[in-house]
Amino acid sequence: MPTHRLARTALPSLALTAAALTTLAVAPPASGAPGGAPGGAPGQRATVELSADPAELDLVPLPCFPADLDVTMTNTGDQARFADTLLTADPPLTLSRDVFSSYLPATDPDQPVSVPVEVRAPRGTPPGTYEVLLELERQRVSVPVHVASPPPKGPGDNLALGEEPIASSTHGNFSACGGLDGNTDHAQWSTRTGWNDGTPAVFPDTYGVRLPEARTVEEVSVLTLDSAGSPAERFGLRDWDVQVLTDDGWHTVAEVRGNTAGLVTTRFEPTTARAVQLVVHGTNDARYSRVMELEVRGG
Ligand SMILES: [Ca+2]
Repeated sequence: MPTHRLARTALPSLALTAAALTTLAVAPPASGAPGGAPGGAPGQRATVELSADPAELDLVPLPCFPADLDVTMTNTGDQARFADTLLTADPPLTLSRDVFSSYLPATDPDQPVSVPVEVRAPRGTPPGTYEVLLELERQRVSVPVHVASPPPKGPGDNLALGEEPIASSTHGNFSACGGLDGNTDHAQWSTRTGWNDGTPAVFPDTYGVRLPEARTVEEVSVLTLDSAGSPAERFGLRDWDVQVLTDDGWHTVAEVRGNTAGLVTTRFEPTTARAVQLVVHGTNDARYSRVMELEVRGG
């Protein structure tokens, strides 16, 4: 999305239209103030540009489906300075930070300073378009956030999709949500769509999912890493138990031993469970537990 720069003398109506549409770096007519951005010389325009990437976000109101926004401040002036951007979101959306403060060096070419911001919609957020607003002095950047309906969770659907992960540890390059994100493309393993434990050569590891309410479960599918360069027989899970959490604790409902396949589906007596987890006792490289996706189904 381009950054629109409007002259200070731009018509107010034009500035308002632009503000409603996109990234805006503009100093609208001041009301009595002699002008000049804080830290700048009198009469000088604001020298920090504010932008957001992407310009719009799509969001699913489930624990493992946050959206990421990069907020950037760029000092376009010739004096180093500090700047603060305030971040707010329409309720019930939440942000991982509400202020972005940074020292902004004056360099040529300009040096953008960015920070990632996680945007979340809690379960039950009605579908619709919400706003994340960034404010830096007189600048306003509005980011529309489109909240979709959550995926269906009826009989036969994957009850684990997007729900809260359980992990005994997680390798720093991965996210515990990677095995619950619906992405089963093994070629994208290195882009974090999977869970990798963080305790090499130490077992057991546990990985699972907490359901939002007790459900009848009867089938668990485990996709372990199985790409062309990293086949399951060398890098996948080998030995694990499938456990379900009922009112009186965890119960093992299936055991898998000596596995070399990329996909293993186990079925068991229908059980009312609030969570499902794998307890991994060994892997084919005797080092890391790698789950591309965990799927849970039932009535
Ligand atoms: Ca995945």
